[in-house]
Amino acid sequence: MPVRPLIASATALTVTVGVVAAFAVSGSQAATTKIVKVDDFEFSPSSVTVRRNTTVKWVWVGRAEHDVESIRKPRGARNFASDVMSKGSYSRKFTKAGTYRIDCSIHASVMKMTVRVK
Ligand SMILES: [Cu+2]
Repeated sequence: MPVRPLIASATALTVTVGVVAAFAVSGSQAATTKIVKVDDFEFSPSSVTVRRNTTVKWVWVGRAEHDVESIRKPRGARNFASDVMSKGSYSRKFTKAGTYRIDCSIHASVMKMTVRVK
């Protein structure tokens, strides 16, 4: 009875599944957070495309006060807004696909950006 080859292939399968699972986890972690700088007076980058369930983290790097607010969103998504601040960060997880328009309410004429969620 070829018992030994069966065990060997089962072991190989287990190792393969383990490697694939580890790769999938590290791959999703790498794509989990996208950083956007909040500068004087622009968001950088001003357009990002992310997968669903990605967190976008805005990091204040300028000296002036700014905020981050959604001004347009896909149907069914919630509006959001950070506090007005001059340092720190604000994070938002995007669970609904679609296009979000975002601005700084203080400098709305120049500080705008787009988040596209696939
Ligand atoms: Cu601003």
